[in-house]
Amino acid sequence: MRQLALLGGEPAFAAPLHVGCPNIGDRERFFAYANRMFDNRWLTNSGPLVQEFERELCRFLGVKHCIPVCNATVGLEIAIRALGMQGEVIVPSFTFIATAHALQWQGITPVFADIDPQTHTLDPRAVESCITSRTTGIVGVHLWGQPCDVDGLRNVAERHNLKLLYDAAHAFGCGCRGRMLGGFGDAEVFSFHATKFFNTFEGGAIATRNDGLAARIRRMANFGFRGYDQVDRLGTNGKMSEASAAMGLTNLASLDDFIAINRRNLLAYRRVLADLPGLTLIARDSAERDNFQYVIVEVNRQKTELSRDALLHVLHAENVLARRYFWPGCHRQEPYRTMDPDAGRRLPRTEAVAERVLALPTGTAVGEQEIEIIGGILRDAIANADELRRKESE
Ligand code: T4K
Repeated sequence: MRQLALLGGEPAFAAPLHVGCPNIGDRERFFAYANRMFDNRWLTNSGPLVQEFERELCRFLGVKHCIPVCNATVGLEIAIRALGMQGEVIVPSFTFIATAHALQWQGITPVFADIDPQTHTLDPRAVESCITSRTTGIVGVHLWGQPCDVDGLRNVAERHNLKLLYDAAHAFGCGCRGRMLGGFGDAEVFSFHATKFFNTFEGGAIATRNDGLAARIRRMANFGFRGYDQVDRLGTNGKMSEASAAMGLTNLASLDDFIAINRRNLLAYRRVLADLPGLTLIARDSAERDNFQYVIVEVNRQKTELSRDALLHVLHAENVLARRYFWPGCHRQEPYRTMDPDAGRRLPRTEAVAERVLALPTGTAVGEQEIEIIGGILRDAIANADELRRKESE
């Protein structure tokens, strides 16, 4: 048996194995698009590749509008403003900090509501209990590509006349009730960051079925320009570049390959984790379309000898750079911690989930052999729990 690196052995991997290592499509295809971009001498500002990319996105998602933007954070900011949200908006704390920042950045207070411990997404009943006279909207997050309770949230939004936006950063290519995500709520925002299932280096898109909203978003993403020399509203620079669109068109052609590899990897993880006590992969709805981009393990402290953080330490020593997404929750990060120091008491499920989640590497850079090794590391860690704990306390 090999010795764990924390107990004096060599790391299992010579080079780091990252969570979020990019999926990269066919390079020759990308170079052909890049050559077209150079031949066109058109590098940004709604060029031909961005227009083609937008058409392809709409076709793939089956949604009327899908406006490419420079990244999802700016996409969220624009959608929030275009929807007229202000005052307070209800969001999960168990998300990447950008969801909350996109509100706070424009002087809107994110009010954190608790999550469902099974799906890790907003609990509509918890949302309802956070509504005040200042509430204008809800931002749900389809975490790990798992759809929010879209019916429950729509119901709350309709009854209280609130705008409903989805942060779909994790959910490109995922479905809900047999439909692709992108067409739910008032709008949905995807991230095409390098670490996402589908990337355009940096990038994102705002999807909506609403023509008026789409027109406002387009103008807001281009400084508020209505035409040459005419600005009719406040705007920002949210435009996607032609280079990003070239990467998007390239990667769209490889989506099926990315999904097949991610799915294979998830099945391999299921195999190697099956007999490890206290380590459970989160359940996924096999009836829905899925990008399988997130391998999320929950560490049950009652059933395993080691804590999530102890396992993380073991994996990092082996060069497996697993992540504690999204520990410790937005409410424990600034400026929110200072603004509402007691938020944790309202969010017991968020706090519990944030303590037990571990994201493991997957994507096209990871093969079944590596997953076997990662499974072996976790097995050895549990078998050597006493010794690891002794070492830690020295
Ligand atoms: N909403 C949600 C729910 C989100 O998860 C995100 C983004 C957003 C909104 C905002 O979307 P964008 O505005 O970014 O489009 C990373 C990403 O920077 C961030 O986009 C992403 N969420 C978040 C989950 O992950 P960090 O702080 O964890 O980044 P970093 O530098 O630690 O990299 C993550 C991992 O990826 C590392 O293990 C290294 C690896 N990596 C990264 C890059 C950039 C690579 O292997 N190759 C690369 O090129 O935030």
